[in-house]
Amino acid sequence: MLQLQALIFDVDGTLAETERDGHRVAFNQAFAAAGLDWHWSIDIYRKLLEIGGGKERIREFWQRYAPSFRPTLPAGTSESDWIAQLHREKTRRYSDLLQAGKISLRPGVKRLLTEAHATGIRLAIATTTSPENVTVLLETTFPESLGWFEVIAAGDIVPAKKPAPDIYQYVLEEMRLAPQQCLAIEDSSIGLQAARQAGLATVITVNDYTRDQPFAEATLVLDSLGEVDAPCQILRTAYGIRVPSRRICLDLTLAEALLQQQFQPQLV
Ligand code: XBP
Ligand code: MG
Repeated sequence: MLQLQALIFDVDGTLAETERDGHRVAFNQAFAAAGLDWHWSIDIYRKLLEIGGGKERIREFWQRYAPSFRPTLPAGTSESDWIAQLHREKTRRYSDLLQAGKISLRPGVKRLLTEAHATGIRLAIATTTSPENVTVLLETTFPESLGWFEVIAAGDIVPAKKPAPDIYQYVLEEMRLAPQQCLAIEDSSIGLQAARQAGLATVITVNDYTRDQPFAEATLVLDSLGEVDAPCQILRTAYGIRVPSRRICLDLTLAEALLQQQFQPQLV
Protein backbone atom coordinates (compact mmCIF):
# COMPACT_ATOMS: atom_id res chain seq x y z
CA MET A 1 0.00 0.00 0.00
CA LEU A 2 1.31 3.36 -1.00
CA GLN A 3 2.13 5.52 1.99
CA LEU A 4 4.08 8.65 2.64
CA GLN A 5 7.41 7.74 4.25
CA ALA A 6 9.56 10.82 3.76
CA LEU A 7 9.65 14.50 2.89
CA ILE A 8 12.62 15.67 0.85
CA PHE A 9 13.29 19.39 1.10
CA ASP A 10 15.15 21.70 -1.22
CA VAL A 11 17.00 24.44 0.71
CA ASP A 12 17.54 27.73 -1.11
CA GLY A 13 14.26 29.45 -1.81
CA THR A 14 12.27 26.65 -0.12
CA LEU A 15 13.39 26.48 3.52
CA ALA A 16 14.32 30.16 3.43
CA GLU A 17 14.55 33.09 1.02
CA THR A 18 18.32 32.83 0.84
CA GLU A 19 19.05 33.91 -2.70
CA ARG A 20 18.50 37.67 -3.06
CA ASP A 21 19.71 38.83 0.36
CA GLY A 22 22.01 35.91 1.16
CA HIS A 23 23.86 34.17 -1.65
CA ARG A 24 23.72 37.13 -4.06
CA VAL A 25 25.12 39.53 -1.46
CA ALA A 26 27.84 37.03 -0.50
CA PHE A 27 28.87 36.59 -4.14
CA ASN A 28 29.19 40.36 -4.51
CA GLN A 29 31.20 40.64 -1.30
CA ALA A 30 33.57 37.92 -2.50
CA PHE A 31 33.97 39.63 -5.88
CA ALA A 32 34.83 42.95 -4.19
CA ALA A 33 37.29 41.25 -1.82
CA ALA A 34 39.01 39.69 -4.84
CA GLY A 35 39.33 43.10 -6.51
CA LEU A 36 36.83 42.23 -9.25
CA ASP A 37 34.43 44.84 -10.60
CA TRP A 38 31.70 42.20 -11.01
CA HIS A 39 28.37 43.00 -9.41
CA TRP A 40 25.28 40.81 -9.55
CA SER A 41 22.17 42.99 -9.48
CA ILE A 42 18.84 41.53 -8.39
CA ASP A 43 17.84 41.22 -12.06
CA ILE A 44 21.08 39.72 -13.35
CA TYR A 45 20.90 37.21 -10.51
CA ARG A 46 17.41 36.17 -11.64
CA LYS A 47 18.92 35.02 -14.96
CA LEU A 48 21.93 33.43 -13.26
CA LEU A 49 19.64 31.34 -11.05
CA GLU A 50 18.89 29.27 -14.16
CA ILE A 51 22.31 27.76 -13.44
CA GLY A 52 22.32 25.52 -10.38
CA GLY A 53 25.42 25.75 -8.19
CA GLY A 54 27.54 28.71 -7.16
CA LYS A 55 30.74 27.64 -8.91
CA GLU A 56 28.82 26.83 -12.07
CA ARG A 57 27.06 30.22 -11.79
CA ILE A 58 30.39 32.09 -11.52
CA ARG A 59 31.66 30.29 -14.63
CA GLU A 60 28.46 31.12 -16.52
CA PHE A 61 28.73 34.81 -15.58
CA TRP A 62 32.39 34.94 -16.58
CA GLN A 63 31.67 33.36 -19.98
CA ARG A 64 28.54 35.39 -20.68
CA TYR A 65 29.29 38.82 -19.21
CA ALA A 66 33.10 39.07 -18.90
CA PRO A 67 34.54 36.72 -21.54
CA SER A 68 37.81 38.65 -21.95
CA PHE A 69 38.63 38.54 -18.23
CA ARG A 70 41.77 36.56 -17.37
CA PRO A 71 42.57 36.02 -13.67
CA THR A 72 46.17 35.85 -12.48
CA LEU A 73 46.67 32.17 -11.80
CA PRO A 74 49.44 31.06 -9.45
CA ALA A 75 51.73 28.48 -11.09
CA GLY A 76 50.21 25.05 -11.27
CA THR A 77 46.63 26.22 -10.71
CA SER A 78 43.72 26.19 -13.13
CA GLU A 79 40.72 28.40 -13.81
CA SER A 80 38.61 25.86 -11.91
CA ASP A 81 40.89 26.30 -8.88
CA TRP A 82 40.44 30.07 -9.15
CA ILE A 83 36.66 29.69 -9.25
CA ALA A 84 36.74 27.26 -6.33
CA GLN A 85 38.80 29.72 -4.26
CA LEU A 86 36.44 32.60 -5.07
CA HIS A 87 33.50 30.37 -4.16
CA ARG A 88 35.08 29.39 -0.82
CA GLU A 89 35.33 33.08 0.01
CA LYS A 90 31.66 33.50 -0.99
CA THR A 91 30.67 30.60 1.27
CA ARG A 92 32.50 32.24 4.18
CA ARG A 93 30.69 35.52 3.57
CA TYR A 94 27.35 33.74 3.28
CA SER A 95 27.93 32.05 6.59
CA ASP A 96 28.69 35.43 8.18
CA LEU A 97 25.40 36.84 6.83
CA LEU A 98 23.42 33.96 8.31
CA GLN A 99 25.26 34.19 11.65
CA ALA A 100 24.23 37.84 11.72
CA GLY A 101 20.61 36.68 11.63
CA LYS A 102 19.82 38.10 8.18
CA ILE A 103 17.71 35.12 7.05
CA SER A 104 14.77 33.30 8.66
CA LEU A 105 12.73 30.24 7.64
CA ARG A 106 9.73 30.64 5.34
CA PRO A 107 6.19 30.32 6.76
CA GLY A 108 5.16 26.77 7.55
CA VAL A 109 8.63 25.23 7.36
CA LYS A 110 9.09 24.86 11.12
CA ARG A 111 5.51 23.62 11.50
CA LEU A 112 5.82 20.92 8.83
CA LEU A 113 9.27 19.75 9.95
CA THR A 114 8.03 19.51 13.53
CA GLU A 115 4.93 17.57 12.53
CA ALA A 116 6.98 15.16 10.41
CA HIS A 117 9.55 14.60 13.13
CA ALA A 118 6.87 14.05 15.79
CA THR A 119 5.04 11.45 13.69
CA GLY A 120 8.04 9.53 12.40
CA ILE A 121 7.96 10.74 8.81
CA ARG A 122 11.55 10.63 7.63
CA LEU A 123 13.28 13.83 6.54
CA ALA A 124 15.99 14.55 4.00
CA ILE A 125 17.54 17.44 2.14
CA ALA A 126 18.41 17.55 -1.56
CA THR A 127 20.19 20.77 -2.41
CA THR A 128 22.64 22.26 -4.84
CA THR A 129 24.30 24.43 -2.24
CA SER A 130 27.31 23.44 -0.13
CA PRO A 131 26.79 21.21 2.94
CA GLU A 132 28.23 23.90 5.25
CA ASN A 133 25.56 26.32 4.03
CA VAL A 134 22.80 23.90 5.00
CA THR A 135 24.31 23.42 8.44
CA VAL A 136 24.67 27.12 9.13
CA LEU A 137 21.14 27.86 7.88
CA LEU A 138 19.62 25.27 10.21
CA GLU A 139 21.91 26.20 13.11
CA THR A 140 20.89 29.84 12.87
CA THR A 141 17.17 29.32 12.26
CA PHE A 142 16.06 25.99 13.77
CA PRO A 143 18.99 24.26 15.51
CA GLU A 144 16.97 21.40 17.03
CA SER A 145 16.05 20.22 13.52
CA LEU A 146 19.65 19.57 12.48
CA GLY A 147 19.58 16.03 13.83
CA TRP A 148 16.19 15.31 12.29
CA PHE A 149 17.50 14.97 8.74
CA GLU A 150 18.52 11.44 7.95
CA VAL A 151 20.30 12.48 4.77
CA ILE A 152 21.65 15.90 3.88
CA ALA A 153 22.60 15.59 0.22
CA ALA A 154 24.33 18.76 -0.84
CA GLY A 155 26.62 20.40 -3.39
CA ASP A 156 29.31 18.38 -5.13
CA ILE A 157 28.24 15.05 -3.60
CA VAL A 158 26.88 14.16 -7.06
CA PRO A 159 28.57 15.04 -10.36
CA ALA A 160 25.57 16.77 -11.99
CA LYS A 161 23.58 19.41 -10.14
CA LYS A 162 19.88 20.26 -10.59
CA PRO A 163 18.11 20.15 -13.06
CA ALA A 164 19.78 16.72 -13.24
CA PRO A 165 17.95 14.22 -10.99
CA ASP A 166 21.19 12.91 -9.40
CA ILE A 167 20.79 14.58 -6.00
CA TYR A 168 17.26 13.20 -5.54
CA GLN A 169 18.32 9.76 -6.75
CA TYR A 170 21.16 9.87 -4.23
CA VAL A 171 18.72 10.62 -1.40
CA LEU A 172 16.35 7.84 -2.46
CA GLU A 173 19.21 5.33 -2.60
CA GLU A 174 20.56 6.39 0.79
CA MET A 175 17.10 6.09 2.37
CA ARG A 176 16.24 2.93 0.43
CA LEU A 177 12.91 4.40 -0.57
CA ALA A 178 10.96 4.40 -3.82
CA PRO A 179 9.98 7.79 -5.27
CA GLN A 180 6.30 6.89 -4.74
CA GLN A 181 6.93 6.92 -0.97
CA CYS A 182 8.24 10.47 -0.80
CA LEU A 183 7.15 14.02 -1.47
CA ALA A 184 9.64 16.63 -2.67
CA ILE A 185 9.26 20.29 -1.76
CA GLU A 186 10.92 22.74 -4.12
CA ASP A 187 10.77 26.38 -5.17
CA SER A 188 12.19 26.50 -8.67
CA SER A 189 11.77 25.08 -12.13
CA ILE A 190 15.23 23.49 -12.15
CA GLY A 191 14.49 21.91 -8.78
CA LEU A 192 11.17 20.62 -10.09
CA GLN A 193 12.86 19.10 -13.14
CA ALA A 194 15.36 17.33 -10.90
CA ALA A 195 12.70 15.92 -8.59
CA ARG A 196 10.34 14.87 -11.39
CA GLN A 197 13.10 13.15 -13.33
CA ALA A 198 13.74 11.16 -10.17
CA GLY A 199 10.05 10.18 -10.23
CA LEU A 200 8.94 12.28 -7.25
CA ALA A 201 5.64 14.05 -6.71
CA THR A 202 6.59 17.65 -6.04
CA VAL A 203 5.00 20.59 -4.27
CA ILE A 204 6.31 24.02 -5.26
CA THR A 205 6.36 27.00 -2.94
CA VAL A 206 7.15 29.97 -5.17
CA ASN A 207 9.09 33.09 -4.22
CA ASP A 208 9.76 36.38 -5.98
CA TYR A 209 12.50 34.89 -8.15
CA THR A 210 10.54 31.81 -9.21
CA ARG A 211 6.89 32.96 -9.29
CA ASP A 212 6.74 33.15 -13.11
CA GLN A 213 8.69 30.00 -13.88
CA PRO A 214 6.98 27.03 -15.58
CA PHE A 215 5.66 24.45 -13.11
CA ALA A 216 3.47 22.27 -15.34
CA GLU A 217 4.88 19.08 -13.77
CA ALA A 218 4.19 20.13 -10.17
CA THR A 219 1.54 18.35 -8.11
CA LEU A 220 0.67 21.60 -6.39
CA VAL A 221 1.98 25.17 -6.62
CA LEU A 222 1.64 27.30 -3.47
CA ASP A 223 2.89 30.70 -2.38
CA SER A 224 4.23 29.14 0.83
CA LEU A 225 3.64 26.06 2.99
CA GLY A 226 1.19 28.15 5.01
CA GLU A 227 0.45 28.23 8.71
CA VAL A 228 -2.70 26.91 10.43
CA ASP A 229 -3.83 30.45 11.23
CA ALA A 230 -2.37 31.98 8.04
CA PRO A 231 -3.14 29.64 5.13
CA CYS A 232 -1.20 29.72 1.91
CA GLN A 233 -2.59 30.53 -1.50
CA ILE A 234 -2.97 27.73 -4.03
CA LEU A 235 -1.60 28.99 -7.34
CA ARG A 236 -2.15 25.82 -9.36
CA THR A 237 -2.94 22.14 -8.99
CA ALA A 238 -1.97 19.41 -11.42
CA TYR A 239 -4.75 17.92 -13.51
CA GLY A 240 -6.83 15.55 -11.38
CA ILE A 241 -5.36 16.66 -8.04
CA ARG A 242 -7.95 17.80 -5.53
CA VAL A 243 -7.32 19.74 -2.32
CA PRO A 244 -9.81 19.98 0.55
CA SER A 245 -10.34 23.73 0.27
CA ARG A 246 -8.73 26.85 -1.16
CA ARG A 247 -7.47 27.83 2.29
CA ILE A 248 -4.93 25.24 3.32
CA CYS A 249 -1.55 24.75 4.85
CA LEU A 250 0.54 21.82 3.70
CA ASP A 251 0.39 19.28 6.52
CA LEU A 252 1.03 15.53 6.52
CA THR A 253 -2.63 14.65 5.86
CA LEU A 254 -2.58 16.71 2.69
CA ALA A 255 0.89 15.42 1.76
CA GLU A 256 -0.39 11.83 2.01
CA ALA A 257 -3.50 12.70 -0.04
CA LEU A 258 -1.35 14.27 -2.75
CA LEU A 259 0.79 11.17 -2.98
CA GLN A 260 -2.24 8.89 -3.27
CA GLN A 261 -3.79 11.03 -5.98
CA GLN A 262 -0.55 11.28 -7.94
CA PHE A 263 0.30 7.59 -7.94
CA GLN A 264 -2.99 5.73 -7.34
CA PRO A 265 -5.70 8.09 -8.62
CA GLN A 266 -8.17 5.24 -9.27
CA LEU A 267 -8.27 4.37 -5.54
CA VAL A 268 -8.90 7.88 -4.24
C1 XBP B 1 20.21 26.76 -5.10
C2 XBP B 1 21.50 26.92 -5.80
C3 XBP B 1 22.72 27.19 -5.02
C4 XBP B 1 22.73 28.55 -4.33
C5 XBP B 1 24.12 29.00 -4.06
O1 XBP B 1 20.26 25.56 -4.35
O2 XBP B 1 21.55 26.78 -7.00
O3 XBP B 1 23.78 27.10 -5.92
O4 XBP B 1 22.15 29.51 -5.18
O5 XBP B 1 24.80 28.09 -3.26
P1 XBP B 1 18.91 24.73 -3.96
P2 XBP B 1 26.31 27.65 -3.58
O6 XBP B 1 19.08 23.42 -4.69
O7 XBP B 1 18.96 24.57 -2.46
O8 XBP B 1 17.73 25.51 -4.43
O9 XBP B 1 27.06 28.90 -3.90
O10 XBP B 1 26.81 26.99 -2.32
O11 XBP B 1 26.25 26.70 -4.76
MG1 MG C 1 15.73 26.07 -4.46
